[in-house]
Amino acid sequence: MSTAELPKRHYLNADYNIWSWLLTTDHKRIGILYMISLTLFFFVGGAAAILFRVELLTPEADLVVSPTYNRLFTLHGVVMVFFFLVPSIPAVLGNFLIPMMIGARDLAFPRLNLLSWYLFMAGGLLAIWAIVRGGVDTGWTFYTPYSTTESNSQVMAMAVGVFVAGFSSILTGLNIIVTTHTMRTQGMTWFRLPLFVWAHYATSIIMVLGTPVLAISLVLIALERGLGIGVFDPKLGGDPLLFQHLFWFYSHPAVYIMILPSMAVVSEIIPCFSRKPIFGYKMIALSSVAIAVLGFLVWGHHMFVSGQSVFAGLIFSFLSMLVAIPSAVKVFNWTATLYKGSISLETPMLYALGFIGLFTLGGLTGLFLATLAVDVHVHDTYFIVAHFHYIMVGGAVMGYLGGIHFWWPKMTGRMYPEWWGRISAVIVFVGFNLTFFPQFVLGYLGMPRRYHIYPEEFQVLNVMSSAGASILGLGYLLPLCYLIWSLKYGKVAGPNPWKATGLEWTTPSPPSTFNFDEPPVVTEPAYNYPPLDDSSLPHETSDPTASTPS
Ligand code: HEM
Ligand SMILES: [Cu+2]
Repeated sequence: MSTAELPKRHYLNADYNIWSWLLTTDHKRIGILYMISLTLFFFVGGAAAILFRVELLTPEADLVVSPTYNRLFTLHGVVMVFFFLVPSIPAVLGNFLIPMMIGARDLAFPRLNLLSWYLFMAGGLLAIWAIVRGGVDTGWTFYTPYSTTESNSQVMAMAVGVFVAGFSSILTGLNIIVTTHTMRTQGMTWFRLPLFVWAHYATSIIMVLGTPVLAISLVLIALERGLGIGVFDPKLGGDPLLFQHLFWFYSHPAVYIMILPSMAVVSEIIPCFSRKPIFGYKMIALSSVAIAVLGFLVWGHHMFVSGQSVFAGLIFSFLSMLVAIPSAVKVFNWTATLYKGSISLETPMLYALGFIGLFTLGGLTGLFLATLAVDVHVHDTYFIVAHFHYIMVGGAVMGYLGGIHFWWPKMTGRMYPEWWGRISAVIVFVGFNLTFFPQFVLGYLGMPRRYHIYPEEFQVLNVMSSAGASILGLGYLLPLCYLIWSLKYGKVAGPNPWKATGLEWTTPSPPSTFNFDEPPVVTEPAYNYPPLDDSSLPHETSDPTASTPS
């Protein structure tokens, strides 16, 4: 098909020179800038993971010595959490889509948006600097007093890097909150907002309220490490547990920063590929807010064995169970949406279904861990590692990939190759489970996390896990290749290849710089999917022109 069918002028070709990108205030271009930088960080973090998975193939230390191993898993954790997952969906898809979804021309603060990207890059470069200068060996949790008094690694540079990137997150959150309040077009009432926007709104509340606490914890580390001011180190009159309280007060809510946006994506994909209005719209919308609020009340479940009082443990155990309720509300409502739907298994849908299954496993094992008595046994074992990867990789990364595929035609004007998309999604799913399911068993059998030398009886499961990791790596490289390929060779998508509802699909693909010529007026609820007979999707028809709606 010829490129003639792409719109003549759009945000990508509005201007070509480098400054038109580096100084852009177009939310769509900033989304693309984030996408490119996050992809780099993702593969840096992934490379570290592949290295330590190779080390873990054998019970002995044959590839790296302990200090190197510590640096590898710290690099992996810090980069993946702070420089990939926390920004991922909000900064790429949120940036790109939220203004279009609510019928606006841009976010409320376009320049602040650009500043967020620069802060992110500055933080990221500091992190890379810390890595190049020898890395950090504290784990992504920076526990004191080790990080402030013992560690001879680049803690300072890394802490400053994360601190700076944190401001990027705060500004993104602020921008999304204000945009949602003030920029909705006529008729776009709160309960007509796409659930994508609701979930990002909830995420943003956490970003704005939680991230400053992380920033303060990092400053306190710097004060103790740099100036010897006693905050956490008992020798200096400090209290090491104070750090854990501060760190987890941010970092538990932060896990919802990572998962809520994926839930946002899934809530868009499921109704579209079931050709049905979403079931329980209000419940899903409000459950996002409930998760954001409850998420702030459970941080003590990371400290069950830290010596906190049994009574506190009991309360945190109970409160942690409560968070599962709004999460389950979502899962039930997505499932009810699928029920009797006209389901088609395009790539985004494969990711969304993968998300539901894997997130559920992650969430349910979260409940095991929230059960005080169980956690005492499996705390700091591979069971924890498996739990959070089921959520953060099986859930959050799957959601990210599903979203990238779903909106790729909108972002670029072209379709990705569907066959490759489906194959990769299956490879990711298989590779993921092979990597992380054995870790549940390893943890249950007692293998502690963060060690690279282990008893021989654990080898088989570790080999399975490492094999899975290489399959997973392949699953991630494939989309990188075919998505880039599709920029030039992909089929022209047309404005709405999925026949989806939502204002973003009423714009041309790629959209123009200001999204809409006239502010759109909204007259109906979200997800008003038409009756089933109108449901054939481009890949099910042989006629490529059928992808452009009449
Ligand atoms: C159903 C809700 C959830 C519950 C009840 C839950 C419970 C727990 C508990 C009790 C722990 C501490 C285990 C220990 O260290 O001994 C834990 C660890 C963890 N969880 Fe969850 N979790 C839930 C959801 C999530 C979500 C949504 C994410 C991520 C998106 C997540 C990510 C993590 C991480 C990263 C850790 C380990 C942190 C570390 O020690 O490095 N959890 N979870
Ligand atoms: Cu937690």
